[in-house]
Amino acid sequence: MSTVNILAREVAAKIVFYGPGLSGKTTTLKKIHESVKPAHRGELMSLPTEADRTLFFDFLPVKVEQVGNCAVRLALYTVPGQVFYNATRKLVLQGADGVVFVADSQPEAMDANAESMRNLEENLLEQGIRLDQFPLVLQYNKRDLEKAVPVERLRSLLNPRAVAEFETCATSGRGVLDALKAITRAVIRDLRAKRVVPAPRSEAAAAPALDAPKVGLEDKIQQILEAASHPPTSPPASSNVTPTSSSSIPAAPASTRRSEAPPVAGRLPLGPASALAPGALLDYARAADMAYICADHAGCVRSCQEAVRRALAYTGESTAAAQGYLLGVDGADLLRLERLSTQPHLRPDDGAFALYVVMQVFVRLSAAGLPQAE
Ligand SMILES: Nc1nc2c(ncn2[C@@H]2O[C@H](COP(=O)(O)OP(=O)(O)O)[C@@H](O)[C@H]2O)c(=O)[nH]1
Ligand SMILES: [Mg+2]
Repeated sequence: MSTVNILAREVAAKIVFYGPGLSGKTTTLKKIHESVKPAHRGELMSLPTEADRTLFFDFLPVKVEQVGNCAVRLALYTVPGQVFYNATRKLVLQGADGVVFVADSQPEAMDANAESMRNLEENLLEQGIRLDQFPLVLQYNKRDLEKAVPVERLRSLLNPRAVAEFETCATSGRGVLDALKAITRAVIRDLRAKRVVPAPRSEAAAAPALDAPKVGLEDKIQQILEAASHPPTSPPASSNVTPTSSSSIPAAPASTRRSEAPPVAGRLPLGPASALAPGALLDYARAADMAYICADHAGCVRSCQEAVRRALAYTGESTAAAQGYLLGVDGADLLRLERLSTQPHLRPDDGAFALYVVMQVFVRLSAAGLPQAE
């Protein structure tokens, strides 16, 4: 779902971390979150299912600022690996620009790896996309385990196309940023080949450029991803990042963030609803994302409901049920969202659920070509 806003000179690309359950996708995203400077990323959001252990998906926005005249935003998603979550996987995969396949190196995971790769191929094909022509990189994860199978075995099982592959240990972070850089390069190269992203002016004449060393865009991405190793200018008072973090990223504790003045326009964190919102509904999506981040679950549900109401209205005047049906949105989800908005005490997963519904509605609205350009 790459979008290019020529006026703002901004490119947004969606990258999905795919693979079997427990292969290390969420851990990989957490590591990226720890490694990227706060100014260049939003909140890591995980949407838990009712069964808790499993996740609908995780979402992490990363901004790569000012590359030449262009800003690049990456929206990173994971999918739930369990077989029975295929509907969620298809939804998350919609509009993806590239995939990082996270394979589990343990011998007992080989069948699940192969099955997940087949499932990726099938789900992409349903969108009319051939995996062998799609930007893809592989993480062979859990390489720290003694029983990890030889890389050659993983390669012959999962990588007939010889795409870029990385031996990773998501828990320590080894190799994770290299894989991210590689998929970013592959996605930008693909978007350039499709002429979605113009070649940088200075290099346009020379070559399709991305394979050349020290080219502006991916070089800049590398710099920014690596900038995390620079210490902050003042030590953080306290931190709400994962305690295992060895990075020195300062972050306000949740209690102080709540009372902060709202960030100035243009510097709002990019949340999942905002990333998918059509322009006319961006303000509602931002309000929902902000409310979620500030732990205002009731505000989040209210904003989501308003965004959903307005989004459904693009299908024409009718009842919400008929509008939802036209868009192919699950009516039970709409009803549950409506019920939540009347309840006095809401929990974090209520806000997360509301965001999930609003994101579904936005994706389906976009697939239906709505709202139409004036
Ligand atoms: N030893 C080892 N454990 C890992 C690695 N990556 C993830 N894990 C562990 O594997 C389990 C599942 O990881 P998770 O990221 O939740 O998997 P997901 O289902 O793909 O999102 C967790 O207990 C992680 O700590 C790794 O590289 N090495
Ligand atoms: Mg996970």
